[in-house]
Amino acid sequence: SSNKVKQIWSAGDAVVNAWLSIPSGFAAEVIAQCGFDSVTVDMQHGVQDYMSMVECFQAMRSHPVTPMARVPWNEPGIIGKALDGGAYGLICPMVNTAQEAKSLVSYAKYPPDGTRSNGPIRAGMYSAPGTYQKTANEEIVILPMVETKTSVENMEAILDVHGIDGVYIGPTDLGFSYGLGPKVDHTEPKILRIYEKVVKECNKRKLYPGIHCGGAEGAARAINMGFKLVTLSDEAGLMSAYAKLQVNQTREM
Ligand code: 3PY
Ligand code: MG
Repeated sequence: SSNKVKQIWSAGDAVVNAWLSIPSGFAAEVIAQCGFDSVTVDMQHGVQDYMSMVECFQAMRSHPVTPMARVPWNEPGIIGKALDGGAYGLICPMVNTAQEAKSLVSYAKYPPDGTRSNGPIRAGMYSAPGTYQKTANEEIVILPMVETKTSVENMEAILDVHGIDGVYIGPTDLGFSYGLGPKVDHTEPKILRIYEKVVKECNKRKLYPGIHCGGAEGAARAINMGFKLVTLSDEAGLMSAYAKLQVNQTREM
């Protein structure tokens, strides 16, 4: 595979993913040279739209990172556009049932595996002319999000859907759904048991579990649990945390 995410998974390692909330090619360029394996533009909660996603992808193109998108919803219009714009990985929020996961796969894959419409206007420029459509179904990573009680209850059926590469846990929505509040790095036993089950069921099917983390500490814990893709906060969060630290240290000196 030419997709770095798939290469890392084949080697048995974990992908370290960045998350972009700021609609700026320059912010994307700064992040893309920090050593991440993949960089995800967040069009759900990030201050990102389609054009800023394209701009971020352009800015990261000269760095060895897989461009990915978190789409705002499981909807064929934006999924097709995100892929046409150059996303080689899709993270899709709030996938609660096997049927919703099947729809996601269908929107993201060309026939005969799915119903994606032809027109990789920018994505086609990543490979030799005429080759994109031949390899896209295999190369593109599809990760439905497990982030509700319902999706946990349907987890095994969701993981049995042909064409997904794994799942991505949204800890804040998951916490909400279990009455715990929107926290990122959960340590509550009832949430950890869900994480253990996600890892176990993914391993059984040769799928790859991913999770959103607050930073290095949560990410390291997740990797030790068996997660194969970890996101380190987002660029706005990293910037804010480091800026606050600097301000506070200055005042203390
Ligand atoms: C969640 O925590 O719910 C997410 O979607 C991560 O961004
Ligand atoms: Mg969420």
